[in-house]
Amino acid sequence: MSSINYNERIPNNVDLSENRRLQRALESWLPNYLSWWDELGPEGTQGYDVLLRTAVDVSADGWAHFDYVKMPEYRWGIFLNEPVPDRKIGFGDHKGEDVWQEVPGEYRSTLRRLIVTQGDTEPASVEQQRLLGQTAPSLYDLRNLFQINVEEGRHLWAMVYLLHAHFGRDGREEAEMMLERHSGDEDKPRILGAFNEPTPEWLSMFMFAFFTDRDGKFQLASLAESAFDPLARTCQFMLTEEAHHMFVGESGVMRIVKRTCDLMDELGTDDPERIRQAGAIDLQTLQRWINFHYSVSVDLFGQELSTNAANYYTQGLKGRFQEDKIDDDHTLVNDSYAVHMLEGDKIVKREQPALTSINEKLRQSYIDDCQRGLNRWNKVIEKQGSDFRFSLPHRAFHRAIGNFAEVKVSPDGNIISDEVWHKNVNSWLPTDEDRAFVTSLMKPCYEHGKIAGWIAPPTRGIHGHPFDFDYVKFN
Ligand code: BYC
Repeated sequence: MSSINYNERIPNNVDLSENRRLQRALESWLPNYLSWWDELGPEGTQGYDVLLRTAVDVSADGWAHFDYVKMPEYRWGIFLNEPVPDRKIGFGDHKGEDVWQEVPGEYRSTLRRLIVTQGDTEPASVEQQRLLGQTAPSLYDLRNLFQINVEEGRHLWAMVYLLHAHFGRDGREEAEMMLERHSGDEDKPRILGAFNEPTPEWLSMFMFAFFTDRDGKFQLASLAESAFDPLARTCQFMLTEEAHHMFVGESGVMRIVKRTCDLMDELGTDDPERIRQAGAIDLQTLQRWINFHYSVSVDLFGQELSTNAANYYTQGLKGRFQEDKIDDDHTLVNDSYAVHMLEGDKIVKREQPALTSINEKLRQSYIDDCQRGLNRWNKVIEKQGSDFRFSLPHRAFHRAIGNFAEVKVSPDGNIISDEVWHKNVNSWLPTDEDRAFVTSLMKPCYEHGKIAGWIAPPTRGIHGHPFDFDYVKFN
């Protein structure tokens, strides 16, 4: 395995220069990618110098280099984790066989579809966030946004590399399509629902980074188990970068909660109106944002019972989260799993074949992980002495995919009539008025060491720098 070669146009650790055809194909995709970035990437930021980390190695120590970079000059590269010598397939029908370095013909279209679905989300998120650079609450936050954006761009490169390297002409066509579908586009939308929702303000940005990037973590971790070794190794390295994105989400919301709690203390009130008048976001409003982003992200795990998911598993294409830590036979042919189902007007748990329940099992791991984050936010509120606690709505709440897509369900998990839904929905999901209020707070705060009034400063800066560091220079 070569180390990352920065002298090439496309930095890589896959010996790209030894495969001239592939190199040329990717080099001809590059200008299209750059025009996409120019058109639909962070608006009006081409000349900014941003303190960014760039991947320079794939080893655990010192994989990243920090320096000022203009985003269009970011070195988007192709990095796969080191191969594990003699790696064997860990699950499904091919368990125990050698992993594949090439795509088996019979799984070609399925694998391509998985890679395309994953890849499509990456540029989608950049598109969703393209205007946020105009209203960041601090230079620190602005820099974090741009860091996420360039890395999502790199994650698109990661998938496009696989398409070009392993899927011939179809793969090249799919790579083109990645830049043709656009988030929210009526004719050519992005593939998954959540990636067509706008991210219009920073509260949504932090919630997205907490809830939706976390779906990314679990999906990537499942693909990192794949028998198709290049996919597994690509996803492993993407997860290294992904951790920061979730940190931005979790700590961002936590800092908003902190600011709100400080104000509640200062003003001696928990009246949402008074908190809003003081220029911060009341906890009830935050709960509505949680309800929205959580439910939209829960949909991303697909149907509760999915023969697609069973096939991906049996064929060795996509495993479970941390497959090797699960104590079972890793074929699941005789196993069952308790799945939430709709029976009449009740939600019940019923044992179902474990294989068809793979999506639901992954969704459960995700839910548990989300709950841990909420607990940390709740600690901040508890410290302040308030009785308010955030909670995750029931998994059937506000669903558009799967068993509960056709029914109305309250956050506590009761099936309700349309009438009851309409009566209550304004206290469960962000209203137009909520959105207008939150949007009204979004004023850029780009003076050194300053921060907007609705969020607390971070406890520490980036890469050892203080909060009041020059993270972005506008020139
Ligand atoms: N929206 O059998 P099912 C990230 C379709 S995020 C629209 O459940 P499957 C990131 C489905 O296509 C992670 N359609 O499907 C985060 C299927 O269509 P057909 C992204 C949906 O395949 C932040 C039908 O419904 N990674 O990385 O088991 C920033 C039957 O459903 C949806 C991946 O998604 C939906 N939500 O499950 C940046 C991993 N759900 O066959 C990045 C790759 C289902 O009837 N993808 N459908 O035509 C997969 O593993 C699977 O495709 C899914 C869906 C889990 C998404």
